[in-house]
Amino acid sequence: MAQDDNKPLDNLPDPGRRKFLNTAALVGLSGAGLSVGLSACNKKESAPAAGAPSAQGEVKGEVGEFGKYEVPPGQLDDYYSFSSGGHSGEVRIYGIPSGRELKRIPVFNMDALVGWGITNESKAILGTKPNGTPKYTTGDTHHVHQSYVDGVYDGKYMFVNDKLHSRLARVRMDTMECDKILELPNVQGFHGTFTDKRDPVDSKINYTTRVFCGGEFAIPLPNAGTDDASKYRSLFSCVNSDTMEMMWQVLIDGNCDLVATSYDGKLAATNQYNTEMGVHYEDMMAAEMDACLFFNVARIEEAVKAGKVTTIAGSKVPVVDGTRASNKDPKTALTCTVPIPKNPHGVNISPDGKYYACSGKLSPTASVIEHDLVLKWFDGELANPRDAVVAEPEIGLGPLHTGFDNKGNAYTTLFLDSQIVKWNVAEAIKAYKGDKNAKAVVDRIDVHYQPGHGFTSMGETKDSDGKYFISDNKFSKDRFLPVGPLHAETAQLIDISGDKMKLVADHSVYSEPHDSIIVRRDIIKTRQIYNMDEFPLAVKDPKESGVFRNGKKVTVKLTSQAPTYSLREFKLKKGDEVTIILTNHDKVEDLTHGFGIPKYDIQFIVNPQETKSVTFIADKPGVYWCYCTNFCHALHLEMRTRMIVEA
Ligand code: RUQ
Ligand code: CUA
Ligand code: CA
Repeated sequence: MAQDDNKPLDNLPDPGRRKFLNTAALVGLSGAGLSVGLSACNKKESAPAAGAPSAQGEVKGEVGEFGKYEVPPGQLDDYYSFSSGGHSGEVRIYGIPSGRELKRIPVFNMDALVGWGITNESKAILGTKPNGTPKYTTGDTHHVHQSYVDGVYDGKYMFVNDKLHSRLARVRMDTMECDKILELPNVQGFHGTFTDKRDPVDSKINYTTRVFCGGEFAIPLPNAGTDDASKYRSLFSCVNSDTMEMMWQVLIDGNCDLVATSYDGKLAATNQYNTEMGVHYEDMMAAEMDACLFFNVARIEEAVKAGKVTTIAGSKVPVVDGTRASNKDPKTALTCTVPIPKNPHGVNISPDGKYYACSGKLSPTASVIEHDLVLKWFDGELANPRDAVVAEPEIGLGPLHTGFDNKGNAYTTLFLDSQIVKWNVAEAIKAYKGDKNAKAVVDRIDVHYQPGHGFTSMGETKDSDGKYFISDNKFSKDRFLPVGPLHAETAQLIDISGDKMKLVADHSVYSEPHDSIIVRRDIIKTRQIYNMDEFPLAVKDPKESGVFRNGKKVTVKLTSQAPTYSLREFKLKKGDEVTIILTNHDKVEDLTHGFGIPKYDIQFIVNPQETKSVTFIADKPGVYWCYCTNFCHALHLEMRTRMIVEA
């Protein structure tokens, strides 16, 4: 790469730094062997991003303007942004517009800070091997979506997928901690996920009761050791959002990628880039047209009820047949295949509930599919599913994800062009109908560099407010101080409230966010202190503390109250199976204690009024200073107890 890492940072000639784009685009393209998109590299250099200084020396005058988007000390942000953490396996929370990182929620990863994967409570959620260790210690979070009431977030739950091991996790929004994890049977590459927004049939249920999960990688079904490419299939899964149990699965042709759900609860959608059912990438991009696949939720559930199901490979989950051959008659079809070009990525529904935007990825287009027309097809009143496409504007190269404002505009990330393009849905529809004066594309802005996911403030709800767009970029290159080979990533904040998009902040983020949602802060109501009664093991009175022996099984009951633990020491015998239960009796907000045991690889925290437990074998005789790892008090260093393991 032509990057000169030693260039003084305060002496950059062009803060827009477009030269890096072409290099990266070329690398990306040569890797994939694509011909489409190469024209991006011959194009004239784009103008510097709006809001970015056009030449050195002009920076000064603009600082004041950017100051508008700063949150002064002591002030709070207007929004939360809940972001996936990619292959870190976690979820992060940021304040917007400041970009302050507020919390990391361990989900599929191990976390030494809170003891996720170490405490018995977290292991029970994660699932364990027969020897008691977590079944998986890795994960890959991509898509976060919250539960809804009446088309807007209800502040109860957030759901996030693990693409690596095909798991769905739920995070409680009051404590912002993961409370359930489910592994999907017979699925690999569980990628897109989305909560439903209401029931398709029962109008009283105007809130989330299901979570849909797309299976991206086809595998042999059953996957039992014989490799026959003709048997590779993908499943689309539905989970009960309340119990976090499987409801049903749909066997499909092609694959699922991202997922969207309609505001009336009737349809779920997934973009399909591998309708070819190819096993190698060149096979996956053989066809000019792939598809957006729609699921008729009510019909699927009728079929399940009527027992028109099979089961796969020992799983008890009912599977209905959603393949194209079995769903030719619209009036009984469970699925509807809308052809769109080519290897699409992303499917997003507009806040008015009328349109789905599906990006072309390998086609420079976005396909706009009208919700009512898909329903019409299911009623037998639309001859050709392709007729549900009402616009297909050319928006730029490598379009991926789309967010919406409250004025009928869509904002799509262009991976190859390193831009966000703003386009108007109504104008795009007019142009598709032949109106020569209609102009779909309204504005473009450079981002740095190669955006993946993009999303607008409240944009996945009826309350989309058109204030901010965040571009989660896949490469940051020269935008931040260099920190070795693994760069920070950029989440660029764009003000979309005016006619022109305006880049207003570069937020650095740790690898690797995929998707986020921006939620108004008034929707989120958290608790700062637990209720001791919620924990069945709670040591409710310090007087209950002690060592309780039952043969080789020993329970140590402890409480914490700054700056002491209730036991000054506790004695064990070599070989004991020990369970330590610790209840934090402090009631003061933010007064968390830690508990670390040297050489036993144990560390966790207990928040105010919380109880946690750990189980281990006392296999190393000696004296071990268990100490408080979380700074809590002037005597924090003195907050210790001794674990004495007698030989
Ligand atoms: S998908 S940006 Cu999960 Cu586009 Cu990553
Ligand atoms: Cu308790 Cu530090
Ligand atoms: Ca394809």
